[in-house]
Amino acid sequence: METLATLDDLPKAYVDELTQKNLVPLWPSLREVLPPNKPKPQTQVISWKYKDIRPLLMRAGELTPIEKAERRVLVLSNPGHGLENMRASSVMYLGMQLLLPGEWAPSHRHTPNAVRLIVEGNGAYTSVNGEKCPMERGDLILTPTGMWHEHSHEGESEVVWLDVLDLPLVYYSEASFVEEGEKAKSNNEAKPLVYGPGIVATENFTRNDNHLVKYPVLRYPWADAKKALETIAENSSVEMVQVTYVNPETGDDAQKIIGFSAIMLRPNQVLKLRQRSCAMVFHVIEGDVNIKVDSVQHDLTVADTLCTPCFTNVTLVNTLDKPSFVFVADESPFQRKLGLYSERERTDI
Ligand code: 1HN
Repeated sequence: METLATLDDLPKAYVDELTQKNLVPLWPSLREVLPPNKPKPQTQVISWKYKDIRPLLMRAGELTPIEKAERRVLVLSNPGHGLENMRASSVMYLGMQLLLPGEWAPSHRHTPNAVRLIVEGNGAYTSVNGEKCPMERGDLILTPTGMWHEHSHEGESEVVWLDVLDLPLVYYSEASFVEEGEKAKSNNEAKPLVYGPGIVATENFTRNDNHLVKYPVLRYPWADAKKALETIAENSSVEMVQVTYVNPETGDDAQKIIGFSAIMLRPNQVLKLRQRSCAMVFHVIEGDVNIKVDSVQHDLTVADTLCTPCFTNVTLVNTLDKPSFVFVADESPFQRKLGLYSERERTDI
Protein backbone atom coordinates (compact mmCIF):
# COMPACT_ATOMS: atom_id res chain seq x y z
CA MET A 1 0.00 0.00 0.00
CA GLU A 2 1.39 3.35 -1.08
CA THR A 3 2.59 5.66 1.72
CA LEU A 4 0.67 8.90 1.38
CA ALA A 5 1.80 12.51 1.77
CA THR A 6 1.53 14.09 5.23
CA LEU A 7 0.49 17.55 6.38
CA ASP A 8 4.20 18.43 6.67
CA ASP A 9 4.53 17.90 2.93
CA LEU A 10 2.24 20.90 2.35
CA PRO A 11 3.18 24.60 2.60
CA LYS A 12 2.19 25.94 6.03
CA ALA A 13 0.39 28.92 4.49
CA TYR A 14 -1.78 26.53 2.45
CA VAL A 15 -2.65 24.42 5.51
CA ASP A 16 -3.46 27.61 7.47
CA GLU A 17 -5.77 28.79 4.72
CA LEU A 18 -7.56 25.43 4.67
CA THR A 19 -7.98 25.66 8.45
CA GLN A 20 -9.44 29.16 8.20
CA LYS A 21 -12.01 27.91 5.71
CA ASN A 22 -12.87 24.78 7.83
CA LEU A 23 -11.33 22.47 5.27
CA VAL A 24 -9.08 19.46 5.82
CA PRO A 25 -7.08 17.43 3.28
CA LEU A 26 -8.09 13.77 3.38
CA TRP A 27 -4.88 12.08 2.26
CA PRO A 28 -2.77 12.67 5.42
CA SER A 29 -5.48 10.92 7.49
CA LEU A 30 -6.76 8.36 4.98
CA ARG A 31 -4.70 5.43 6.34
CA GLU A 32 -5.78 6.29 9.90
CA VAL A 33 -9.53 6.22 9.19
CA LEU A 34 -9.25 3.27 6.80
CA PRO A 35 -6.47 1.08 8.19
CA PRO A 36 -5.55 -1.91 6.03
CA ASN A 37 -7.36 -5.23 6.65
CA LYS A 38 -8.76 -4.56 10.13
CA PRO A 39 -9.73 -1.66 12.41
CA LYS A 40 -7.28 -0.03 14.82
CA PRO A 41 -9.43 -0.12 17.97
CA GLN A 42 -8.98 2.26 20.87
CA THR A 43 -10.54 -0.44 23.05
CA GLN A 44 -7.85 -2.18 25.10
CA VAL A 45 -8.02 -5.59 26.74
CA ILE A 46 -8.88 -4.65 30.33
CA SER A 47 -10.01 -6.75 33.26
CA TRP A 48 -11.70 -5.51 36.42
CA LYS A 49 -11.52 -7.67 39.54
CA TYR A 50 -14.54 -7.60 41.82
CA LYS A 51 -12.26 -7.83 44.85
CA ASP A 52 -10.82 -4.43 43.78
CA ILE A 53 -14.19 -2.87 42.95
CA ARG A 54 -16.21 -4.04 45.95
CA PRO A 55 -14.43 -2.16 48.78
CA LEU A 56 -14.39 1.06 46.73
CA LEU A 57 -18.09 0.66 45.93
CA MET A 58 -18.92 0.08 49.62
CA ARG A 59 -16.90 3.20 50.45
CA ALA A 60 -18.99 5.12 47.90
CA GLY A 61 -21.99 3.88 49.89
CA GLU A 62 -20.56 5.64 52.95
CA LEU A 63 -19.36 8.76 51.15
CA THR A 64 -22.30 9.57 48.90
CA PRO A 65 -25.94 9.21 49.91
CA ILE A 66 -28.21 7.84 47.19
CA GLU A 67 -30.07 11.17 47.00
CA LYS A 68 -26.80 12.81 45.94
CA ALA A 69 -25.92 10.16 43.40
CA GLU A 70 -29.27 9.13 41.89
CA ARG A 71 -27.40 6.06 40.67
CA ARG A 72 -24.39 5.05 42.84
CA VAL A 73 -22.11 3.55 40.24
CA LEU A 74 -18.40 3.00 39.69
CA VAL A 75 -17.85 2.93 35.95
CA LEU A 76 -15.60 0.24 34.44
CA SER A 77 -13.79 2.57 32.10
CA ASN A 78 -11.39 1.55 29.35
CA PRO A 79 -8.25 3.74 29.43
CA GLY A 80 -7.91 3.25 25.68
CA HIS A 81 -10.92 5.52 25.23
CA GLY A 82 -9.85 7.95 28.00
CA LEU A 83 -11.09 7.13 31.50
CA GLU A 84 -13.29 10.24 31.64
CA ASN A 85 -15.25 9.05 28.59
CA MET A 86 -16.71 6.12 30.53
CA ARG A 87 -16.56 3.54 27.77
CA ALA A 88 -15.70 -0.13 28.00
CA SER A 89 -15.71 -0.16 24.19
CA SER A 90 -16.93 2.22 21.49
CA VAL A 91 -20.50 0.94 21.97
CA MET A 92 -20.63 -0.50 25.51
CA TYR A 93 -20.73 1.16 28.92
CA LEU A 94 -20.20 -0.96 32.06
CA GLY A 95 -20.79 0.07 35.66
CA MET A 96 -21.09 -1.60 39.06
CA GLN A 97 -24.04 -0.17 40.95
CA LEU A 98 -24.67 -0.35 44.72
CA LEU A 99 -28.06 -0.09 46.40
CA LEU A 100 -28.20 -0.30 50.20
CA PRO A 101 -31.15 -1.62 52.25
CA GLY A 102 -34.00 0.89 52.32
CA GLU A 103 -32.59 2.99 49.48
CA TRP A 104 -34.49 4.09 46.40
CA ALA A 105 -33.00 5.13 43.05
CA PRO A 106 -35.78 7.27 41.56
CA SER A 107 -37.72 6.68 38.38
CA HIS A 108 -36.43 7.95 35.07
CA ARG A 109 -36.29 6.91 31.45
CA HIS A 110 -33.72 7.56 28.79
CA THR A 111 -32.79 6.85 25.23
CA PRO A 112 -29.85 4.45 25.86
CA ASN A 113 -30.83 0.81 26.42
CA ALA A 114 -29.72 -0.72 29.72
CA VAL A 115 -29.52 -4.17 31.28
CA ARG A 116 -28.55 -5.26 34.78
CA LEU A 117 -26.76 -8.50 35.62
CA ILE A 118 -27.14 -9.07 39.35
CA VAL A 119 -23.82 -9.70 41.12
CA GLU A 120 -24.68 -10.05 44.81
CA GLY A 121 -27.36 -9.64 47.46
CA ASN A 122 -31.10 -9.98 47.41
CA GLY A 123 -34.24 -8.11 48.37
CA ALA A 124 -33.85 -5.37 45.75
CA TYR A 125 -36.20 -4.78 42.82
CA THR A 126 -36.04 -2.94 39.56
CA SER A 127 -39.43 -1.72 38.41
CA VAL A 128 -39.65 -1.42 34.64
CA ASN A 129 -42.76 0.39 33.36
CA GLY A 130 -44.45 -0.71 36.58
CA GLU A 131 -43.41 -4.37 36.41
CA LYS A 132 -41.58 -5.30 39.59
CA CYS A 133 -38.54 -7.46 38.74
CA PRO A 134 -36.84 -9.13 41.73
CA MET A 135 -33.04 -8.96 41.54
CA GLU A 136 -31.45 -12.33 42.27
CA ARG A 137 -27.82 -13.20 41.60
CA GLY A 138 -27.20 -13.94 37.91
CA ASP A 139 -30.57 -12.57 36.73
CA LEU A 140 -30.62 -10.39 33.63
CA ILE A 141 -33.11 -7.51 33.74
CA LEU A 142 -33.81 -5.32 30.71
CA THR A 143 -34.67 -1.63 30.68
CA PRO A 144 -35.01 -0.97 26.96
CA THR A 145 -34.97 2.54 25.51
CA GLY A 146 -37.79 4.75 26.70
CA MET A 147 -38.99 2.51 29.55
CA TRP A 148 -39.44 4.01 33.01
CA HIS A 149 -37.27 2.35 35.64
CA GLU A 150 -36.42 2.73 39.30
CA HIS A 151 -34.63 0.58 41.85
CA SER A 152 -35.73 -0.11 45.41
CA HIS A 153 -34.42 -2.32 48.19
CA GLU A 154 -36.51 -4.08 50.81
CA GLY A 155 -33.83 -6.57 51.92
CA GLU A 156 -31.07 -6.66 54.51
CA SER A 157 -27.76 -6.74 52.64
CA GLU A 158 -25.97 -4.66 50.03
CA VAL A 159 -27.13 -5.35 46.48
CA VAL A 160 -24.67 -4.92 43.61
CA TRP A 161 -25.26 -5.31 39.92
CA LEU A 162 -23.44 -4.82 36.63
CA ASP A 163 -25.07 -2.26 34.33
CA VAL A 164 -24.48 -2.67 30.59
CA LEU A 165 -25.64 0.21 28.40
CA ASP A 166 -25.18 1.29 24.80
CA LEU A 167 -24.53 4.79 26.15
CA PRO A 168 -21.25 5.45 24.24
CA LEU A 169 -22.95 4.79 20.90
CA VAL A 170 -26.12 6.70 21.75
CA TYR A 171 -24.11 9.61 23.19
CA TYR A 172 -21.84 9.73 20.12
CA SER A 173 -24.99 9.81 17.98
CA GLU A 174 -26.10 12.91 19.97
CA ALA A 175 -29.25 11.00 20.85
CA SER A 176 -28.70 10.59 24.61
CA PHE A 177 -31.10 12.24 27.08
CA VAL A 178 -33.14 11.45 30.18
CA GLU A 179 -36.60 12.34 31.50
CA GLU A 180 -37.26 12.47 35.21
CA GLY A 181 -40.16 10.49 36.67
CA GLU A 182 -42.41 11.06 39.67
CA LYS A 183 -40.71 12.24 42.85
CA ALA A 184 -42.54 9.52 44.81
CA LYS A 185 -41.78 5.83 44.64
CA SER A 186 -44.17 4.28 42.14
CA ASN A 187 -46.65 1.76 43.44
CA ASN A 188 -44.78 -1.26 42.25
CA GLU A 189 -46.91 -3.53 44.37
CA ALA A 190 -49.33 -3.09 41.49
CA LYS A 191 -50.08 -6.13 39.40
CA PRO A 192 -47.60 -6.67 36.59
CA LEU A 193 -48.46 -5.21 33.22
CA VAL A 194 -47.17 -8.23 31.36
CA TYR A 195 -48.22 -11.66 32.55
CA GLY A 196 -45.96 -13.79 30.42
CA PRO A 197 -44.62 -13.89 26.89
CA GLY A 198 -47.36 -12.44 24.72
CA ILE A 199 -49.94 -11.96 27.47
CA VAL A 200 -50.64 -8.40 28.50
CA ALA A 201 -53.48 -6.76 30.44
CA THR A 202 -55.76 -5.24 27.81
CA GLU A 203 -55.96 -2.03 29.83
CA ASN A 204 -52.20 -1.64 29.30
CA PHE A 205 -52.19 -2.48 25.61
CA THR A 206 -52.39 0.37 23.16
CA ARG A 207 -52.12 -0.79 19.58
CA ASN A 208 -50.30 2.32 18.41
CA ASP A 209 -47.66 2.20 21.11
CA ASN A 210 -47.19 -1.41 22.03
CA HIS A 211 -43.78 -1.01 23.63
CA LEU A 212 -44.78 -3.48 26.34
CA VAL A 213 -45.60 -6.09 23.78
CA LYS A 214 -42.35 -5.44 21.92
CA TYR A 215 -40.45 -6.33 25.11
CA PRO A 216 -42.65 -8.96 26.77
CA VAL A 217 -39.80 -10.37 28.87
CA LEU A 218 -37.96 -7.95 31.13
CA ARG A 219 -36.41 -10.41 33.59
CA TYR A 220 -34.46 -13.52 32.60
CA PRO A 221 -33.91 -15.51 35.83
CA TRP A 222 -30.45 -17.05 36.16
CA ALA A 223 -31.98 -20.31 37.40
CA ASP A 224 -33.69 -20.76 33.99
CA ALA A 225 -30.61 -19.86 31.92
CA LYS A 226 -28.40 -22.13 34.03
CA LYS A 227 -30.81 -25.05 33.74
CA ALA A 228 -30.93 -24.56 29.96
CA LEU A 229 -27.12 -24.60 29.77
CA GLU A 230 -26.88 -27.74 31.90
CA THR A 231 -29.50 -29.46 29.75
CA ILE A 232 -27.67 -28.57 26.53
CA ALA A 233 -24.37 -29.80 28.01
CA GLU A 234 -25.96 -33.07 29.09
CA ASN A 235 -27.84 -33.80 25.87
CA SER A 236 -25.35 -32.80 23.23
CA SER A 237 -21.65 -32.84 22.57
CA VAL A 238 -21.66 -29.32 21.09
CA GLU A 239 -18.37 -27.57 21.81
CA MET A 240 -19.84 -24.18 22.70
CA VAL A 241 -22.57 -24.62 25.32
CA GLN A 242 -24.28 -21.26 25.00
CA VAL A 243 -27.73 -19.68 25.36
CA THR A 244 -28.70 -16.35 23.82
CA TYR A 245 -31.14 -14.04 25.56
CA VAL A 246 -33.82 -13.35 22.95
CA ASN A 247 -37.02 -11.39 22.67
CA PRO A 248 -39.73 -14.09 22.38
CA GLU A 249 -42.04 -11.65 20.61
CA THR A 250 -39.71 -11.02 17.68
CA GLY A 251 -37.30 -13.95 17.93
CA ASP A 252 -34.55 -11.36 17.72
CA ASP A 253 -31.79 -10.44 20.17
CA ALA A 254 -33.20 -9.29 23.53
CA GLN A 255 -32.13 -5.71 22.73
CA LYS A 256 -31.34 -3.91 19.51
CA ILE A 257 -27.74 -2.81 19.95
CA ILE A 258 -25.96 -5.02 22.48
CA GLY A 259 -26.36 -8.81 22.46
CA PHE A 260 -26.45 -10.96 25.60
CA SER A 261 -25.65 -14.61 26.09
CA ALA A 262 -24.32 -17.05 28.66
CA ILE A 263 -21.74 -19.77 28.16
CA MET A 264 -21.26 -22.89 30.25
CA LEU A 265 -17.70 -24.19 30.22
CA ARG A 266 -17.57 -27.90 30.90
CA PRO A 267 -15.15 -29.07 33.62
CA ASN A 268 -11.61 -28.05 32.52
CA GLN A 269 -12.86 -27.10 29.05
CA VAL A 270 -10.65 -25.00 26.76
CA LEU A 271 -12.88 -23.02 24.38
CA LYS A 272 -11.26 -21.19 21.48
CA LEU A 273 -13.51 -18.51 19.97
CA ARG A 274 -13.29 -17.36 16.38
CA GLN A 275 -12.23 -13.79 15.79
CA ARG A 276 -15.19 -11.39 15.63
CA SER A 277 -15.55 -7.89 14.24
CA CYS A 278 -17.05 -6.54 17.50
CA ALA A 279 -15.82 -5.88 21.00
CA MET A 280 -16.97 -8.31 23.70
CA VAL A 281 -17.46 -8.29 27.46
CA PHE A 282 -17.07 -11.41 29.62
CA HIS A 283 -18.34 -11.54 33.21
CA VAL A 284 -17.98 -14.64 35.38
CA ILE A 285 -21.28 -15.68 37.01
CA GLU A 286 -19.97 -18.91 38.57
CA GLY A 287 -16.56 -20.58 38.68
CA ASP A 288 -12.98 -19.72 37.75
CA VAL A 289 -12.05 -18.90 34.18
CA ASN A 290 -8.77 -17.94 32.57
CA ILE A 291 -9.31 -15.80 29.52
CA LYS A 292 -6.40 -15.60 27.11
CA VAL A 293 -6.60 -12.70 24.70
CA ASP A 294 -3.93 -13.02 22.02
CA SER A 295 -0.87 -13.81 24.15
CA VAL A 296 -1.98 -12.37 27.52
CA GLN A 297 -3.81 -14.44 30.12
CA HIS A 298 -6.29 -12.99 32.62
CA ASP A 299 -7.34 -15.06 35.64
CA LEU A 300 -10.96 -14.33 36.45
CA THR A 301 -13.20 -15.53 39.23
CA VAL A 302 -16.81 -14.85 40.24
CA ALA A 303 -17.98 -11.27 39.42
CA ASP A 304 -14.79 -10.36 37.51
CA THR A 305 -15.22 -8.65 34.15
CA LEU A 306 -13.06 -8.39 31.03
CA CYS A 307 -13.47 -6.63 27.72
CA THR A 308 -11.82 -7.50 24.42
CA PRO A 309 -11.45 -5.40 21.25
CA CYS A 310 -12.44 -6.63 17.79
CA PHE A 311 -10.49 -9.30 15.91
CA THR A 312 -8.66 -10.82 18.87
CA ASN A 313 -7.93 -14.49 19.56
CA VAL A 314 -9.95 -15.25 22.70
CA THR A 315 -9.59 -18.55 24.58
CA LEU A 316 -11.72 -19.37 27.63
CA VAL A 317 -10.26 -21.93 30.02
CA ASN A 318 -12.30 -23.40 32.86
CA THR A 319 -9.71 -24.13 35.56
CA LEU A 320 -12.17 -26.09 37.72
CA ASP A 321 -13.24 -29.72 37.47
CA LYS A 322 -16.86 -28.58 37.66
CA PRO A 323 -18.73 -26.27 35.25
CA SER A 324 -18.06 -22.52 35.13
CA PHE A 325 -20.55 -19.97 33.76
CA VAL A 326 -19.79 -16.75 31.90
CA PHE A 327 -22.14 -13.92 30.91
CA VAL A 328 -21.28 -12.33 27.54
CA ALA A 329 -22.26 -8.94 26.13
CA ASP A 330 -21.24 -7.98 22.60
CA GLU A 331 -21.93 -5.47 19.85
CA SER A 332 -23.06 -7.99 17.25
CA PRO A 333 -26.77 -6.93 17.01
CA PHE A 334 -25.65 -3.39 16.22
CA GLN A 335 -23.01 -4.49 13.73
CA ARG A 336 -25.33 -7.02 12.03
CA LYS A 337 -28.06 -4.40 11.53
CA LEU A 338 -25.55 -2.17 9.76
CA GLY A 339 -24.02 -5.03 7.76
CA LEU A 340 -20.68 -4.58 9.54
CA TYR A 341 -20.48 -7.90 11.37
CA SER A 342 -18.00 -10.59 10.36
CA GLU A 343 -16.03 -13.48 11.80
CA ARG A 344 -12.57 -14.74 10.89
CA GLU A 345 -10.36 -17.70 11.61
CA ARG A 346 -7.94 -17.25 14.47
CA THR A 347 -4.45 -16.08 13.64
CA ASP A 348 -2.76 -18.20 16.37
CA ILE A 349 -3.41 -21.63 14.86
C1 1HN B 1 -28.89 4.50 34.45
O1 1HN B 1 -30.12 4.98 34.20
C2 1HN B 1 -28.74 3.51 35.39
O2 1HN B 1 -31.04 3.32 35.86
C3 1HN B 1 -27.47 3.00 35.62
O3 1HN B 1 -29.68 2.22 37.08
C4 1HN B 1 -26.38 3.47 34.96
C5 1HN B 1 -25.42 5.00 33.36
C6 1HN B 1 -25.56 6.00 32.47
C7 1HN B 1 -26.79 6.52 32.17
C8 1HN B 1 -27.91 6.04 32.82
C9 1HN B 1 -29.90 2.98 36.15
C10 1HN B 1 -26.52 4.50 34.03
C11 1HN B 1 -27.78 5.02 33.75
